[in-house]
Amino acid sequence: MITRIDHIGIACRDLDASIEFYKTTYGFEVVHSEVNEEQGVREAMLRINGTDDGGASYLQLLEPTREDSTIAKYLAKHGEGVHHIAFGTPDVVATTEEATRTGVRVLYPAPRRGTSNSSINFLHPKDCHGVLTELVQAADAATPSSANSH
Ligand code: MC0
Repeated sequence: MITRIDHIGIACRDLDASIEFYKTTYGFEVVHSEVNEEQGVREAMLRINGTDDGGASYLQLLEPTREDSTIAKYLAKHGEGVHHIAFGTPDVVATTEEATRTGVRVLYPAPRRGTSNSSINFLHPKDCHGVLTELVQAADAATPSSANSH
């Protein structure tokens, strides 16, 4: 079951420059940043809306930490821009199983660690009409967003 848009992931070459752009242009503030070595990214979460509607939504800016990371590969091929959309779910395992049943390829056999200790998995963009799709379950299952705990 998918309950919301959690975040939009954006590949960038210079994280600090991108943060500055979103801050200057829209007034978005960074509410969380971290390095995820497994995913090969330095990332910042910028909150777009508040939590009064049941959960905030975010922009996730992603800068590669190594040349063989998926973000570095994406930047080399496509340049900067929207990299993925992430849907929030209360149960990432059940939601990936539902996707598998419909014939969509799930990228990891089991969920991996995402932002703020969320559990994440991805659906292959070639099976999703060109959109790399992330499924994210917040660390606190009662919290609708992966980043609400920041
Ligand atoms: C690749 N393709 C994409 C795409 N990346 N299409 C749309 N959006 C993207 N982001 C297309 C390519 O253009 C190519 O199409 C085909 O998919 C195969 O791509 P490739 O360049 O050969 O690359 P692969 O196959 O080595 O890898 C693609 C794949 C990979 C999606 C499997 O990027 C992956 O495993 N992604 C999941 C992990 C990830 O993205 N991590 C970074 C975010 P053509 O037509 O040329 O064949 S980490 C994150 O977001 C965490 C921290 C979080 O939110 O908590």
